[in-house]
Amino acid sequence: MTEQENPVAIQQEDPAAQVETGGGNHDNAEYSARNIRVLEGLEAVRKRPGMYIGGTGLNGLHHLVWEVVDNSIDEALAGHASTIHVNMHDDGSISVLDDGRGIPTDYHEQTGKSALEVILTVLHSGGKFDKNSYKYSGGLHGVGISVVNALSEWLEVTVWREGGVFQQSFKRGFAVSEMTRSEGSDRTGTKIRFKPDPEIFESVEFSFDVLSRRLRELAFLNKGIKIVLRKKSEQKCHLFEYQGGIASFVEFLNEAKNPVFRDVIYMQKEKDGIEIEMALSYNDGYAEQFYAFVNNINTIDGGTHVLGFRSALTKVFNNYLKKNPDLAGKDKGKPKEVKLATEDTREGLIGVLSIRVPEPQFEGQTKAKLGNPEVRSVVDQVVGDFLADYFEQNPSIAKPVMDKILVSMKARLAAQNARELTRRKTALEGNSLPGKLADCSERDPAQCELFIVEGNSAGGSAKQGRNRRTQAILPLRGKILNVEKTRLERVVGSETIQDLINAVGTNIGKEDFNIDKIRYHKLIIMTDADVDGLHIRTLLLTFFFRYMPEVIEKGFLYVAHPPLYKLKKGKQEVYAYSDEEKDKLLATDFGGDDKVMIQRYKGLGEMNPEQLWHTTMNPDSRILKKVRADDETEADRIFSVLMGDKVEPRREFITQYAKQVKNLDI
Ligand code: 0RA
Repeated sequence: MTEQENPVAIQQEDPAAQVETGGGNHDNAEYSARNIRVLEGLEAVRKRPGMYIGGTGLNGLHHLVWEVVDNSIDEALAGHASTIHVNMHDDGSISVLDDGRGIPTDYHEQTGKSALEVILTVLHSGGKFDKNSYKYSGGLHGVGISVVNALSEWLEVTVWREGGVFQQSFKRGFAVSEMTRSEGSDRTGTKIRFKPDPEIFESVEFSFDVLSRRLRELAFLNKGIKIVLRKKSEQKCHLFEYQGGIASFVEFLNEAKNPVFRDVIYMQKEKDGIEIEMALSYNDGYAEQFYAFVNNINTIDGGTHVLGFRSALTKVFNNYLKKNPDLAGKDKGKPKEVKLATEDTREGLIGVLSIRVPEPQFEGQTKAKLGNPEVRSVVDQVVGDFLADYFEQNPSIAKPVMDKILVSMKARLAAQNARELTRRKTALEGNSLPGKLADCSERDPAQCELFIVEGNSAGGSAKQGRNRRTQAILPLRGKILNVEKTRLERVVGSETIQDLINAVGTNIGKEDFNIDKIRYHKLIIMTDADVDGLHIRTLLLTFFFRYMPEVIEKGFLYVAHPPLYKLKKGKQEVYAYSDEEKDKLLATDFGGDDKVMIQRYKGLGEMNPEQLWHTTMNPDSRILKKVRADDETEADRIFSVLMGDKVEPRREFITQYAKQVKNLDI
């Protein structure tokens, strides 16, 4: 390090001082002025911690760790470190140890301080000591370890370097000891151990899970780096090391899913100083899981890199279709005109985009959106060229993906048609309710229930058995739906679904859907327990997941649970809702020695109105199952990308039912 670069912090804060110090003329007055400025810097951090670490809650607390770990990651990205150990100690402190070059320790007459002390006590000083520093990591704020020091009750640093072991201690940002040197080995590295200051933070208790999630993410994003998280007191230890980088990330996200092709598509390229890494896969579900990072930061609000990626994806698939028109199918000899929209390429997509930009501009409220305009076209080009090539060379992968995307497109067009039909119908007939609907008299949606009933005969029983004030019945005509293997996109355009949309009242589609117009706060799917019934239930669930997801998120969708058996002994009748329940009943008093008549219900139509009311519709005696979809995106915002071991309920739910139907169909 030269003299010129030496009293860095002051250079940063006062350009005039920079010129002076360059000359090496430092009198005492100047020196103490500098010291005061250093103190003011740390005081500012303690006065307004939120400006530097985003807040003083749990997020801010964990930010301290990210700040330290980012320095170690940078050291690893520069090729000098390979392993990072994060330890949670019993006294509430955290240590971060790496095997990098070690923070520089050289001493400077002029400042009376070591580089180590400057880096730990002066804002924004870290990078200035590293000539080739091109910080690719570095969190949202990238403020440096001095901020961590300022916000710690105490901090101890140990550096292994040049055959020595260097140590220094700090309290609330101030050195409380001189830097010491003792003889060491040829090992190199840095260890920073700190205890967050309870005067600053609302809570000073770190979460193993929060640390684990982000460290795993960092290990995915920085392939080959080994990260070990340990909490001795609870005997917990997580080791993360992924040679496949974000391809491993996608495999990890894919774990509970059914991909439509085996290998993850992966590329890594550099153009115009921007490094682009991308991994993607498609599964047989409808939800998208796409994560974009810039310099290891999760850009949850997207930005120019995401726009470039999406435009490339849509373009590549459209071009591929143009070259292979047969994939779209032919209509009476005439090739169909097919134009994919971006959203058609998103269903079932699992992807990670990670780019590195020298000077990222983060925008928006949360600073989680990339603004650099030049990035868009670079990502578009690089990803577009790569994927076009890839699909050209791998038709066996392109085909199932294209098939999947075409299904999405057809579903979108069908929904569009359905919306238009609904609009036209509404215009013609006023806000007309379907003729088949037996509505309830109550007008407060919170008190109203809509039974969506399969088949006309069951519909009749339900109409007679219901509570007319609060319960409405919509019988679905079996005719269209009863066709085995009906595709959703056909169903959506059907009159049956038109009726359903009108009865529910919310309409469908991005612009038209309005949850405030819902006419019932309980929508109850009531179908037979046979193959057809299950199939219809699957279709209905899929329809709601796709076109009215908010209805599920609000907890308005239910599945009725009719009994499977009626057991009759003399004049006594009981119902069993499962095989276990039936067996249990038979084993108890009810079974006894007498003969019990067992009737297995195959359809709702086998029950008379009173029985249907009593077993399935009466709020006091029925069983209802709420259809649940935990809000993954919101959870993601809080806990960063990884949902850990939590499966995605939305897809899980649909495939679970789909499988059931498949098995029964054989
Ligand atoms: C400044 C310059 C150099 C390394 C570092 C900082 C450094 C900081 C941290 C913080 C945690 N681990 C770290 N490892 C390295 C370069 C030193 C040189 O040129 O040898």
